Amino acid sequence: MEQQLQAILKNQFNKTLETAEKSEIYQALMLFTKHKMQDMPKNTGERKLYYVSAEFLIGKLLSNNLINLGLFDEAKELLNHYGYDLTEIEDEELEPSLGNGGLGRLAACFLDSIATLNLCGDGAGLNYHDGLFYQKFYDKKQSEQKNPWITEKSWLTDTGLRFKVPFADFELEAIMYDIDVPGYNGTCNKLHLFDVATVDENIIHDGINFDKTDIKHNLTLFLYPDDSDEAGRLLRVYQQYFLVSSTAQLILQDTKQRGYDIKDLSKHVVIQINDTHPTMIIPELIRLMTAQGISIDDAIEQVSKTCAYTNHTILAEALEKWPMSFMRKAVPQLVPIIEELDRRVKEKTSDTRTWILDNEDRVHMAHIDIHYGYSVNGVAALHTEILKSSELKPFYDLYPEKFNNKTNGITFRRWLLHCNNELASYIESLIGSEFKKDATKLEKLLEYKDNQQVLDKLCEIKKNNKTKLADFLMHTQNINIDTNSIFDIQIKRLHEYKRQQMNALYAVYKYLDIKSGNIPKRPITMIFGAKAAPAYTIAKDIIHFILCLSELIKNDNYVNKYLNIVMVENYNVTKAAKLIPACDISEQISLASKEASGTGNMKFMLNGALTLGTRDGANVEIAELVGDENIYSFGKSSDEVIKLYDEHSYSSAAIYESDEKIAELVDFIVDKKLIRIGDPVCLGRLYKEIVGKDWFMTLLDLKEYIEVKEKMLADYEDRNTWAKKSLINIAKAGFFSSDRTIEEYNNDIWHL
Ligand code: 26Q
Repeated sequence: MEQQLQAILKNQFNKTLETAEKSEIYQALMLFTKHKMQDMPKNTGERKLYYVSAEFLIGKLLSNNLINLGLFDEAKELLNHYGYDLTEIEDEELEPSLGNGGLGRLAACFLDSIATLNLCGDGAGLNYHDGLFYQKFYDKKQSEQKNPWITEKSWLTDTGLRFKVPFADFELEAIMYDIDVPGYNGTCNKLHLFDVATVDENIIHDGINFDKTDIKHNLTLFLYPDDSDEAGRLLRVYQQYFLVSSTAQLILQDTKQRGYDIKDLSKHVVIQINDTHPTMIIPELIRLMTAQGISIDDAIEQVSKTCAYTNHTILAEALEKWPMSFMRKAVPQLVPIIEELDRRVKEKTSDTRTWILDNEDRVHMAHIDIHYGYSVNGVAALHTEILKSSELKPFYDLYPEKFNNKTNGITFRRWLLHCNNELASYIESLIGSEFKKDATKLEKLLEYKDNQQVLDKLCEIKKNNKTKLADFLMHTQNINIDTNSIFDIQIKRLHEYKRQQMNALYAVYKYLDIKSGNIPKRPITMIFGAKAAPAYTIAKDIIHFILCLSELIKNDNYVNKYLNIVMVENYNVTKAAKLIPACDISEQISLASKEASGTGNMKFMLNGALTLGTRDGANVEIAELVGDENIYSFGKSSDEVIKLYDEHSYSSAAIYESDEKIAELVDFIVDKKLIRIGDPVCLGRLYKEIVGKDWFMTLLDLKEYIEVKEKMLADYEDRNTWAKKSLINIAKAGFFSSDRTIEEYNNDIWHL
């Protein structure tokens, strides 16, 4: 390695390991790793998977690639020898923000596991130049900036492949870039990212604004540009079609090159459609196949046997429905095909709830996937049950055999070996290295659940991770946190259903409680990290509320000894990897039935945090694995919540009016103390929303949430019992390895 790095440094920068700058060392290591990956054997097979997704939240790649190549330790030592620290070198890498959250990060974990399991499968997505957005706090409010990540030398490789993508009145040329995806075993797959040559970053002005109608120049600038207006929504359709048309052309070309007839597509290809965003690949493939002489019946049959759909949400607003007028305007070539697909559905069933085109001339994307795909899966046991029994019931009645569950998972390479090297090494010293290949082997740790020395060591490692996080927060945001405090962390997209506002109301409770003289046994550090969609006003109001509370408490010299509220700016994969290993309390407090699965919950568990959670998504499965004594569950069940919605019987106003304690907390949102430091419009709007509407039922579970959290804080003082629970959580986390998830996808759906 040393010689190769020296050669690259010399060749690229005329420097040596002794004289190079950190950025040059980073680039040399990146190029070195890229070469290594190019030399790896590619996974091949009779059947090939394409995981098509609008998002791949891959995070920084250097360390992970080195880990998967088995070169991490060598690189680390070599750099140490020359006086560098690999983590500093990592700082030089820019993180691509090619995803919103869970669904995008899941796609990245899946690519890692697909390669690791030697499966022949690539990802296909878009090469957004400025990602989602970079979040800055300004005046205690979120502001959005562009988030560029592509540098002259990067992980991207231009494949030279080009495809023509036709729109109504113009055509764009797709450029295909590849990023190598090395498995933790010596073989390699690809992530294909499509881009347009004409994209122009100069059209972006103040923040993330740009002309949304200038498709030629804007198509791959941002992920999900603001869809609060029609031009933004239309741009999403352009993006989606660009993704799926390029991918469909690649698949057909690839299949022929592998020596197969596209008449037999379903024998040689499987397409996993990641939520409805790539749904148009179904009509697009049918279009391309019929254009090549295949009959429409055969094309529909082949495509239907090739495509499988994953549902990630039951939130009505996230279920895509596009006006047919958009299709006519952007992609008229798909209109007759969508109409034909709809006609066939209408012939088959009179149940209007399953029709593709509704009476408002809108296309229901999920309906295309379910009728014209062979598999529909949810992402956690509870979620799949809800799909079958309510959200997609009419479809389950039609096609029970298509429905299956695939509980999500996470790659332990990133979420243990990389982010918590100290814990991983310690585990290895106790139970050997088998768990790195077979995560269920972590259960061997259970042997040590009463071993004092082991429990002490787990506490010590947690403390070290807290110190590292404290240094990081000081360095990046000039924030001081007490490493002796309890770290209580909620990091995820900002959404009302995830109920960050409930956590913030707990902070109000604690603040008032301390003010009234109840001093906590130990200080508490409450950490939040969350981006809000740019046009999601209430979500932004919640961020403002949290930032106001943070400032209020920081400036209160009595309370700040015991309570600290921190909001991490621009929460992303890199920050997650620093926050998760330092966490004591993992906040998973969504309104039951609303969080399809969650994957942060799994990452925290694996790193020894205890879950404070509702019986929602994969929390249910965590509870089953660790047992009720090793998790802190609270709140109304999903059945109860669904009933409240069905009967329209939830009233936040009724709770507010009948419960003084709750009213006191909610009133604090518009208390003089907060209004003085915050924006009365934002705080007033949030107050009104919670008292008057509260669609996601914050007040429903607030009381029990506070009680259970208080119990948790008290329990923390029995350090041994806590450490034992922590150990049990780590030991039982093996089930949540994405290797297990991918094995299930392959056994039940893909058959690669
Ligand atoms: C749809 C239409 C218009 C605009 C935007 C969208 C849109 C964009 C992104 C809808 C949904 C998403 C992302 C959803 C998502 O991340 N879902 C999460 O998926 C995870 C992986 O399965 C689950 O663990 C989470 O529970 C789920 O929220």
